[in-house]
Amino acid sequence: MDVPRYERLWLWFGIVTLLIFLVVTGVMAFSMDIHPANGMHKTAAPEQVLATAPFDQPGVYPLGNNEYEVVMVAQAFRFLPETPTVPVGATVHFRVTSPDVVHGIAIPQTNVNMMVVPGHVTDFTYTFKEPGEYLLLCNEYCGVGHHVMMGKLLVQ
Ligand SMILES: [Cu+2]
Repeated sequence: MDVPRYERLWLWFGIVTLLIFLVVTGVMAFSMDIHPANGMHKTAAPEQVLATAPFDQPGVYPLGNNEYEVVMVAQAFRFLPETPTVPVGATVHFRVTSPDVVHGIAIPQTNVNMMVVPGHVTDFTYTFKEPGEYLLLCNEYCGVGHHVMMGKLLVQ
């Protein structure tokens, strides 16, 4: 097969670059234990989510030291609790899951944006520095009621 010289050079350049990339990624993952950030972890069977702690009691729980955990369930087509309330300036750890289909929680004007996968737990931490009423929106199409799936978060 007659491959022009520059074509061959580029092929080797691509192959060598790919190998370097794979070696660097492999060393980082397996030897240095560095993995891509991923807020999603732990699984529970979706149909058992509502009976599994902490999602059997959605709500706002103080963790002390101006930190709060907001345990939420996103389900067709609402969020539980309906109006979580947190203090201004507190560190808020969201912990969210879904018992049915994929939902999302986005809070406009902030960088809160979570994908909520059935049976998976999504964690996200945010500090609300301004008091007010924040809109919670489902930003993953989840069915016929998707457009009415919204909630409120009060920061006081
Ligand atoms: Cu939804």
